[in-house]
This record gives sequence, C-alpha cells and structure tokens, in this order.
Amino acid sequence: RNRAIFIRKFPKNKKENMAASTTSSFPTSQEGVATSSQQNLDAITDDDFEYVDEEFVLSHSAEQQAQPEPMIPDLFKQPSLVKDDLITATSQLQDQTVEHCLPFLTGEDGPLDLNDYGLPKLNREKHIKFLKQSLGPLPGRFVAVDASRPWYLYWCLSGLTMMGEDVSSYRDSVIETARTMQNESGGFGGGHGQTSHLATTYAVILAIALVGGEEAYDVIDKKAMWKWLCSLKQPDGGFQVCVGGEEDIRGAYIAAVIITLLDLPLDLTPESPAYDGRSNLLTGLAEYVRSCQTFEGGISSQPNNEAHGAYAFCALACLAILDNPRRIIPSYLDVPRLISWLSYRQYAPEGGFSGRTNKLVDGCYSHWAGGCFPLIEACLSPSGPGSEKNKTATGLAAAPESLYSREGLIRYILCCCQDQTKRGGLRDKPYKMSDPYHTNYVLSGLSSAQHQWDLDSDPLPLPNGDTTPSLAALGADSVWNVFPYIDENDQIYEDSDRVRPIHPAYAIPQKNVNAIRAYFQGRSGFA
Ligand code: FPP
Ligand code: K
Ligand code: ZN
Repeated sequence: RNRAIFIRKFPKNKKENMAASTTSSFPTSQEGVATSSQQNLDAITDDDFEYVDEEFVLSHSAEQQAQPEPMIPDLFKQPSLVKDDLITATSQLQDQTVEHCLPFLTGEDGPLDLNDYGLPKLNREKHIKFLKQSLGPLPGRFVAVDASRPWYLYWCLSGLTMMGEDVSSYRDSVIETARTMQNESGGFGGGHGQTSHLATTYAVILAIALVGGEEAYDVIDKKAMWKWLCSLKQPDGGFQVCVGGEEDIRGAYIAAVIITLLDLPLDLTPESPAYDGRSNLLTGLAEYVRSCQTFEGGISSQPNNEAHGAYAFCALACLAILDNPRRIIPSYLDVPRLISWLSYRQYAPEGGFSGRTNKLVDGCYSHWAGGCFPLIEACLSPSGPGSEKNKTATGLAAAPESLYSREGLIRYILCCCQDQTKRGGLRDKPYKMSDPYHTNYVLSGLSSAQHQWDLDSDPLPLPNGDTTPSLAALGADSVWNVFPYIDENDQIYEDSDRVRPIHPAYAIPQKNVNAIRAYFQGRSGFA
C-alpha cells in the first residue's frame, strides 16, 4: 500500500505542498526517485493502478508516511549545466567539490531533521559550545596559532554575540589579556612581547567593543595608538600593517576602523613617512583603495595583485567608513565591474561564494564576498526605507530584489558549513574541520543574508565643497537602519534560525560601534 504513496505525484505548488504535509521530514531517497521520475510512472503495471487512488492516499497519508519532496530548486541540487570542456586540475577540484556538496544540499546524506525546504536548523547549542571551548585553555598544538590569540577573542566573542549570547561576562578576561598584548609604542601584538600589527590591533579593539564598558575601553592607550598609526601612514595614502611591513588594503580598512572607533586626531606627527605639512591620516586613503581595483573588477591586496573577496570587503567597508557609501563608493570604484566580479563569486549548485576566479566555494567568503552586498545595495538604492518610494501599501519597507541569491548562500551555510557532530562549529566546506575563524565569518555571512540594511538619507554636501573625505564627513550622515529580510514567497528557514545583525562595515553590532565611539568622542584629547 505504501507504493500508492510512492507513485503519487506531489503538487509542485509550494503552498499546496505544505498544506498536504503534516511532517517536515525528508523522504527517503527511494521515495524521492519514485515520485520525481516519469520513467517510474511508465513502469507501473495494471496491478499498481489499484493503489493509485488519490482519495485513499489523501485520507491515509497525513499521519502515516506521506512525506512531500522538500522544496529545493533544481539549481541547488544538480551539477551545473554549463561546463567547460577543458579538463584541468582546477576543473577536477571544482567537480569534486560539487560532488562533496550535493549530498549535503539535497539532504540525502544524513539522518538530519530537515524542514520543508530541505534545510537543517542552525545548530546553535553546538556552535555556542564550540566557541566557548575555543576561548581556551587550548591544547599544546595550538602554539602554532599563538600570534592569532587576539583573533580568537574576536572570532569567538563575535560568533557568540551573533547567536544571541551575552558576552559581557568575558570583560575581565579580555581586559587582562589585552593589557599583555599592548605595546608602549602603540597598538597590540599577537601576545606579550610581539610586534604591534594592524590585524591583531583590529581584533583586540573589536573584542573590547564586544565586551564593552569603560574599564575595557580604558585599556587602549589612545595617544600611543595615534602615534603608531602615523608611523604606518605612507605617502601614497595607504598604511603598512606593521612598522617596516607590507602596505595593503587590510591596512587601509583597519586604519579607518581604528581612527573612527577611537576618534583619533587626524593630524600627522612630523615623524610620519607621510608628513608633508598638509596631509593627514586620511589623505589619499580612498585613492589608495581605488588603486587596488583590478581589470577583473574585483579588489586586490595591493595594486596589480590578484582580486580576492577578502579585499573587496576591505575596500567597500573602508570607503563606507570614510563617507556616505552612496557618494563615495561610486566615486572611487567602478561599481558595475565590481558587481560583475562579485556575482561570479557565487556558485551553483553549491550556493556559497568563492574567494577568486577559478577557485572553490568556502564558507568564510559568505562574509568577505557576501558581506559586500549590503554595502553595494545601500550605495545603489535611491533612498532608504524612510522615503516614500520604498513603502508598500502596509507602510512597511518592501524588500528590494537582491543582487545575489540569499537563498543559495543560506542553503550552503545551513547544509554544508555546519559540523553536525558533537564537535559543532562552522567550516569552509564539507570534510573540513570547523574552526573559530570560519564559525565567525560563516555566521557573519548568514547575518547579512538574513537582514536588509538601508541608509537613512542621501549624502549631505561635504563642507567647503570638498570631494575627498575629511573628518567632518566621517560617518556623519551615514545613518544605517536594519530590518529582518523577509522573503514572503520563500522563507526557507525558521525565524529561530535568524542570527543578530552586525554593522556592514565594522562587523560588530551597531550598538557596540555606537557605544565605543560615544565613549571616545566624549573625551577630549588623550586624557
Ligand atoms: C587566499 O587563501 C586568501 C587570501 C589571499 C586573503 C585572505 C585574507 C583574509 C581572509 C582577510 C583579510 C582582511 C582583514 C581585515 C585582516 P587561499 O589560497 O587558501 O584560499 P582561496 O583558494 O579561497 O583563494
Ligand atoms: K580558502
Ligand atoms: Zn575559508
């Protein structure tokens, strides 16, 4: 009698399909094959037809075994239809990656509880436990990542925050740890006695902002930080990442973050390599960002290098901090080419993003590449949700069409990036180990895919008719608003799987950005 259910075609229409089902679990592969294939219907014998009784099926299936096929668009469940004939090591790795991902995307791999759209839930408890454990103490082999201890603080605290955990209980340990990492000559290194680096300084400052509180903010030696940043500022507008180190776009982004969060003075010390009596810490910074856009349309670490997603985020976020994105992004970047390059980063059927041309999807690019879209979308939308143009009949902001597939990215994240064993955490791709870096950036990407960010207003005119950003313009008129992104037709995940929003440029919650800025703006000078 079960066969009657197997050969019954389930309606394609999603609403009917949902109404017909009382359970949200996934059919066995046997059912999946039999219901979806015309061949199987052709092979039915006369005997079988006895059982093809719609009324019987409808009256018996509800609480028995009828399980509708999950609603997964073909795009995300079969290999790409467009294939290059040339077989290379690169194409083989790509094919292998698709082969690894497909069973996770279709759900045929595991005994997981899947919803009507074929998606597992966000396994919060396991991921929270994984991040709490990663805050230490850690086994000896972790000595290899000793210089990344500040990053561990940021990744873990940020991931926990996005999953709704209160991390203020970590304040005292962040304070103690950060103190040991700070150098008298300014900035934070990877640990006690290690050279200050912009990357570790960024991570410490964001960790401090996440735990919040004056005692934590007070750890930062603001005057030494300012002098150190001056020593990193280069005549062409960019920043070295450490004294005598490389100059790249990470430096540009991180400097913009530090200067604005700590409200540093923009004056250059006479010792600065960029000192010329006219320039300041921001002079030429947007021009430096522009010089990193490549022929592909993406952004490279330094002029004339290969475009990579990590640097696209640095470029857009740096500009969005310097001035209203609606004005500054199109002034300094070729936006159509950048959108083209970014769009090529999202793959099907995987749904996730790659970091560069001809390379593989990786969960962390959910943030580095995916996280570019809120900034791009904000710079393109003619006006924010406050404007009449965007309001629907209900008075609520209409969700505009996205420039990327939020559904694809969310499918990749929930199906392929979760370590479903007791280890927990999120990862690059199936068969890779979860780690705090991927856990944080996969969640950041999930967060941007689940929210809609809008700029409240059009840019105000710059003072003195300036065209380059100045302190007066820094974020002054960039009022960001955030809403849950609701797709009325295809809400493919449960509301309980929505993580918290983070600021599109600072990558921590907006309230933490506001609190640390308010603290330093409220104190004049270096006192
Ligand atoms: C390539 O690695 C990765 C890079 C060239 C850049 C990585 C940089 C970041 C992730 C962050 C930079 C930003 C800040 C703010 C510090 P790969 O060759 O292993 O990976 P791929 O094959 O995916 O390109
Ligand atoms: K990678
Ligand atoms: Zn990665």
